[in-house]
Amino acid sequence: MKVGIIGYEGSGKTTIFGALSGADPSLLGQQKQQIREVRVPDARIDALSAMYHPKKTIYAMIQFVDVMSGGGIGKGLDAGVLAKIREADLLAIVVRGFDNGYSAPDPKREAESMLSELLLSDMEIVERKVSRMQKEKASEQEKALFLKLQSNLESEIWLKDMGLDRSELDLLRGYQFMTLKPVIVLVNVDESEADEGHSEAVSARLGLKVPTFVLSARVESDIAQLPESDQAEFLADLGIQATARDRFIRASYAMLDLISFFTVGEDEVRAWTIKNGSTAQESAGRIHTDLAKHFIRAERMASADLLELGSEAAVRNAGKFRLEGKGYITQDGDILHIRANA
Ligand SMILES: Nc1nc2c(ncn2[C@@H]2O[C@H](COP(=O)(O)OP(=O)(O)O)[C@@H](O)[C@H]2O)c(=O)[nH]1
Ligand SMILES: [Mg+2]
Repeated sequence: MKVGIIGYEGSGKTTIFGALSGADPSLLGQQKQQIREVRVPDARIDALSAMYHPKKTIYAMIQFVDVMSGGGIGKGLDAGVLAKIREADLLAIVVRGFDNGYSAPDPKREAESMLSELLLSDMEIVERKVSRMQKEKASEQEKALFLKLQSNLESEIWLKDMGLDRSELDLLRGYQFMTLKPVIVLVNVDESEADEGHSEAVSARLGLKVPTFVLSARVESDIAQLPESDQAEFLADLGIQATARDRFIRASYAMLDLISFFTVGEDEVRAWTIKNGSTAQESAGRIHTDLAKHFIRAERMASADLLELGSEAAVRNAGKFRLEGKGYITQDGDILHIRANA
C-alpha cells in the first residue's frame, strides 16, 4: 500500500513523513521526493514467528511518499505533485494546526483548500475530455459518463462518491483521477495538544466531511527516533496509547477496508494484505497468480485458534481446521495453505 503525503509548505509534511517512516530527520529534505517503506506492525505475526521459528518473517509493508512541493494556498497543484501521488492508494493531507510564530494556524481552511484543489485538478481533466469528445470517436457510453462526471464535479461530488459501476470505472482507468482516492486529513497540532485526549475536540473543531487524524509531528518524530524499547514509556508519559505510525496504519487499513491473512511454515511466516471480502481464490492470487488459476482448495485455521491452542495438531483435534472452496470469504487473521494443481 502506498500513502501519498501532500499539503502546503510548512504544514509539517516532511516532519510527519519522518515520524511515520522512522526516517532519520537529518537526512530528510535532501531529495526532491522521499519514499520509505515500513513494516505494518502485527502482533499475530510476532507470535506466529515465535511459534514456527521460520527462516524468514515477512510483514506487510506500507510505503510513504513525501511529496515536496513549494506551493501555498491558492497556487494550485502543479503537475509534478500530481505525478507523484498518481499511484497512491491513499492521500494524506497534512494541515498546520500549530502556531509557527508568524501566522496563526487555520487547519480548516488549508484542508478545504487542498480538497478543492484535488477536485479542480479532476475537473480540468474532465473538461478537456468533454471538449475533445465531439471530435474524437468517443462511444455514447463514454460521452454520457464524462458529462455525468462534469455535472457531479460541479456540485463538488467526488468521483469515489458517484456510485460509478465497474464498466464506468474501467473507462476511467488511465486517467488517474485524484478524487477516486480515499483521503485522510492529518492535523499537525501543537505539542501541547499531542495527547489523544485532544483528538476529538480538534476533529470536531474542523468539522470536515473527510476522516481526520490528529497528531503532533514534532512529538511523534522525536518518539520515532527512540529505540523501540523506550517508546512505550515515553508515550505513556504523554498520555498517548500508541505511536502515530501504529495508529495511522490502523486507520488506513480500516479506511481502505483491508485485512491480513497469513501463510506459515518453517521457511517463512508471512502476512498478506487483501481487500476485505476477498475470496479464498482471490487471496491465493495475492500470493501467486498460478495459485489462483489452479486453485483446488484452501486449508484454513484462524490464527487466534492456533495461538490459543498452541499447535496445528491441537487445532485439528478441536475440529477447527477447515477445508474451504474457492468462494470462501477470507477472514482477517486466517492462516491459509493453498492447494493447487501445479
Ligand atoms: N512547533 C511545531 N513545529 C513543527 C511541527 N511540525 C513541524 N514543525 C516545524 O515546521 C516547519 C515546517 O515543517 P516541515 O515538516 O518541513 O513542513 P513541510 O514543508 O510541509 O514539509 C519546520 O521548521 C518544522 O520543524 C509541530 O508539530 N510543532
Ligand atoms: Mg517538506
